[in-house]
Amino acid sequence: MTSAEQKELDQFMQGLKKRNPHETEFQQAVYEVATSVMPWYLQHDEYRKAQILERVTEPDRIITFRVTWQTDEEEIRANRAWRVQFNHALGPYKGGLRFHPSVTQSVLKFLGFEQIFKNSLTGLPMGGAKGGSNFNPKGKSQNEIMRFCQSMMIELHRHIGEDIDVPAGDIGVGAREVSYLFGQYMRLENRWSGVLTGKGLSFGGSAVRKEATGWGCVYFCDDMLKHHGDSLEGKRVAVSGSGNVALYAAQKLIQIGAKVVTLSDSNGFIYIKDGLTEERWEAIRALKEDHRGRLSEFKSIDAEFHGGERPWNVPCDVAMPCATQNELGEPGAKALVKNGVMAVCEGANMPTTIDAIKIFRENHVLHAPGKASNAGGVAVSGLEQSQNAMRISWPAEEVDQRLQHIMKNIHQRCIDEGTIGINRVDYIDGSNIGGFKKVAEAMLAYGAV
Ligand code: NDP
Ligand code: 2IT
Repeated sequence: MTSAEQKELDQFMQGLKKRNPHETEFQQAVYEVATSVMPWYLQHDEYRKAQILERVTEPDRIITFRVTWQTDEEEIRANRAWRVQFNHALGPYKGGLRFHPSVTQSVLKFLGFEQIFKNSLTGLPMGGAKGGSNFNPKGKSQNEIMRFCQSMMIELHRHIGEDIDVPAGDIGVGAREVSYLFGQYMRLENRWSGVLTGKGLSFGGSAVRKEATGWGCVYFCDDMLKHHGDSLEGKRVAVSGSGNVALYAAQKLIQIGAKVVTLSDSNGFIYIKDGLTEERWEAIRALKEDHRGRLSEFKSIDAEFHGGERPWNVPCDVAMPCATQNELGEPGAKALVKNGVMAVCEGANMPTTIDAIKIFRENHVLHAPGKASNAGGVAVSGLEQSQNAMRISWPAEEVDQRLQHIMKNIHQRCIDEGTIGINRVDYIDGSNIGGFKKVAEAMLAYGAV
């Protein structure tokens, strides 16, 4: 970056921080995108005159509301919930809902912002949004979860619709929560429409949606390694998380012959020196999905549990962070580099801190950012919307084919926009520029809206 570009970036960030004080996650996500696109932006005066960067970093609207619900003991609880409708230049708002005590407006703004460019990269007509609540689903009964979802939908239903805004799952929101939300939406609106994705297969859900984020991440990672003369086969992969994304990333890694050496949750990680077998994977899936258990409960002679630690000190060829934002910082990045990591492929959204990104760049580690490598989930959500609109459902093989095709296209887009020198690709720049250009073009065409 030239000193003139750096000056513009600093000035822009100064303004953004002033407008969004204390929203550190949002500032971090914007900084990452603005750093990549600034050189291109400054060369295109028409976009600059139209203030595209300033406008695309200001959400279209944020809806904030209280969700009141009753515990099983009939005590009243109140949580805060949001829907950040960030940008619908490319299509109806689209993005997940997160239930986690760490949810704040800043977290949802960063997620909604990332979603704009991720959705743009899929090539499907979807705008960017995110929502959720600081509600903590851990330790709640099934009935409490249901009451919370129903109460949340009493407000949310006014703001969503199949051509307006289509929520889905994210941390703490899976098929069970989407079903409760969808049931309540139908009751309130008295109509069936594809207003949420990630639905059950018997009521409009798409085949492969559950698997899509994890599988897509592995497809992307394999393409990235193949483009650089290698592949995932035989590689040791440290996966973090043990939720929807991590489980199905691990499943696909095993299927294509990689060794999954770790999985984690917020209490620690398990180390499986020789790699997870399909049988062990199924035991962990059942523990997490069917019994909502903890990894520390997983007992196996070939797995060690390390409490209170993250998996990044384990020697591996590939790191796949699939848990949450900023879970891979400077110490983790240094340990990975020291152990010879070749690639980092993000299943989570913004799992890598700015300092860690710098370390990977300096050490020429291939680094796929979530907005490219985890786009498979929202892509199959987009396919679920199409199937609902057509009142048909495609078989799993067809959805999987389409998913693979979309991930290949995203990879190609990163190559087109991010190749530096001979055969070296900066996937962060490539995905940011690739995602941004299309949104900017649409916004310019709409005029001053
Ligand atoms: P789940 O709720 O299914 O699983 C989340 C996993 O991450 C759990 O193992 C959880 O551990 C761990 N985790 C969550 N928060 C923290 C934290 N603060 N510290 C340590 N560990 C944590 O969520 P998903 O798998 O759906 O989502 C994981 C990531 O992938 C998120 O960043 C999400 O935004 C992103 N993503 C999800 C998509 C989807 O389709 N679901 C699509 C694209 C991206 P514990 O149980 O202990 O909390
Ligand atoms: O971060 C994400 O892309 C998701 N949580 C999935 C969003 C969606 O609408 O399927």
